[in-house]
Order: sequence, then C-alpha cells, then structure tokens
Amino acid sequence: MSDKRIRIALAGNANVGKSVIFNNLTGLHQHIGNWPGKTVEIAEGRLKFGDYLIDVIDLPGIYSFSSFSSEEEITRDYILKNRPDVVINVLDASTLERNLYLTLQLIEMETPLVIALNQIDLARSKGIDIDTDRLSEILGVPVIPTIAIKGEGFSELLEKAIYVYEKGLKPQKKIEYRTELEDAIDKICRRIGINNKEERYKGYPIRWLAIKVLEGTEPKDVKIEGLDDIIKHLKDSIKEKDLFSYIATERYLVA
Ligand SMILES: Nc1nc2c(ncn2[C@@H]2O[C@H](COP(=O)(O)OP(=O)(O)OP(=O)(O)O)[C@@H](O)[C@H]2O)c(=O)[nH]1
Ligand SMILES: [Mg+2]
Repeated sequence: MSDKRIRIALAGNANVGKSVIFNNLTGLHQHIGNWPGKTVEIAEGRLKFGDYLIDVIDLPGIYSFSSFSSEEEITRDYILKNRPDVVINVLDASTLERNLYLTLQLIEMETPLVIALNQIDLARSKGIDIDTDRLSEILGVPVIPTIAIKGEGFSELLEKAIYVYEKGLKPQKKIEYRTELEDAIDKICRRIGINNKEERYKGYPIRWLAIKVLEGTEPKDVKIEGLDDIIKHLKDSIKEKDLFSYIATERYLVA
C-alpha cells in the first residue's frame, strides 16, 4: 500500500526553534546561521509518521517587521505559491506577544495552520504560564505546547497537523481592524472581486491582497489600477500618510 503524502512547512520568527524541530523530525541537520545579506535556504526533509509520508520544509526565520524583509517575502511566497498542506507556526512561548504579529499574518493568508507553542520550559522558568486552550480559542487555530530540545510534543503536533489537513480546517477567526481600515479593505475586495468569482486573485486570497495593497507590499505580479481614490480617502480619514506602519500598529494592537 502506498503511503499518504502531506507537506508541512515550519514558519516563525528567528530563534524560536524551527530548525531544532526540523532536525528532530527529519533526522537531517540543517546548518543554522542566517545573517543579513546571505541568501537564506529553504531546507526540505522527510519522515514517516503513521501511514503518512511527511515532507517537512524549514522556512527562514523572520527577524523584524519594521520593514518588509526578504525572509518575510520568502516565507510568504512559499506559503502562497507552493501552498503547503499545513503550516506549523512555531512560537517562542517566552516572548509570545512579539511572535503573534506573524501569526496574525499567517491567519490572514488563510492557510491551514497549527501553532507549536515552543520553549514552554523557558517560559515556565520565567514564570510565564500560558493557557493553550484559551490561546487556541482566541486565535481560532489549534495550539500544541512543545519543548523542541527535549523532543516533547512532536507526536501531538504531527497528529494535529494531519487532523487539520484531513478535515480541511482553516483559521477560524478574521482579524478585525478599525472601521476606516475595514471600509477600505471592503472596497478593494469588491473591486478585485468584480470580475473574479473565485475567492482568490492570481492565487492570492482577496482580503489578504487588499491589506497588502494598502500596506504597499503586494506581490510583484499583481497590479491593480484605480485604487488611488480609496487609498486617499483612507489616508484622509485616519490622518496618516504611512499606511504600512499604520497597519503594522493596528496589527500590534490586535496582538
Ligand atoms: N529551552 C529551550 N530552548 C530551545 C527550545 N527549542 C529551541 N531552543 C533553542 O533555541 C535556539 C534557536 O533554535 P533554532 O532551532 O535554531 O531556531 P530557528 O527558529 O530555526 O531560528 P532561525 O533559523 O534563525 O529562524 C537554539 O539555541 C535552541 O537550542 C525549547 O523548547 N526550549
Ligand atoms: Mg533555523
């Protein structure tokens, strides 16, 4: 009998433990050491788990969101173009809030998602105790606690990823921005969606794309004309010229 196949990508901030998880699952040893300017590699490995053959992809860690970085673009393009069956968002439980910013972006990408709440040993030693059920409820995404360096939580993590894949689950929540922004997002969605009965435009989720257009970080293969009036109206109503940092701030408020 041939194995069932599934492709799982690991995404997260830098230093959260993605490569430890990747190395542990695949038995491969990825060199750790990305630095600015260096082309960051995407590592791929494979393991057998139950009756599944799982391809695991280790994506580059994301350092900062103060500007749109190349690691972020690699991660985003991989997820949206290669469409892994499930994305595991690895979080550092000891610096959770900082990590949630990326989680919100992954939720906006409407990709099937599971969260590995990693480094809970470190969090506990700092006196941080996270209610995983509550976190999962708030985000609308399953959350599995893990301690990568001890290999703890990996079976649960893979089982949950397979569950999400088999059930075709997507993140359950929509991130709500303030009214002015939501209005602009709505208008752009309608404009993109007019000649497009699909939920996607050139493969991109429409709401996600609308937000990226407002941020000015839309993918290079997308050019949507005639949005100047919507953007100007938004800038006027919120009295803000820099929409990228405005939306970033809004996302931080949600996180
Ligand atoms: N205490 C503790 N340390 C961990 C855990 N998981 C990973 N680490 C440590 O965290 C550091 C970063 O781990 P990596 O796996 O390299 O992190 P990464 O997410 O791949 O980082 P980038 O490749 O830079 O994005 C290493 O020193 C690990 O030993 C954990 O569960 N508990
Ligand atoms: Mg790594």
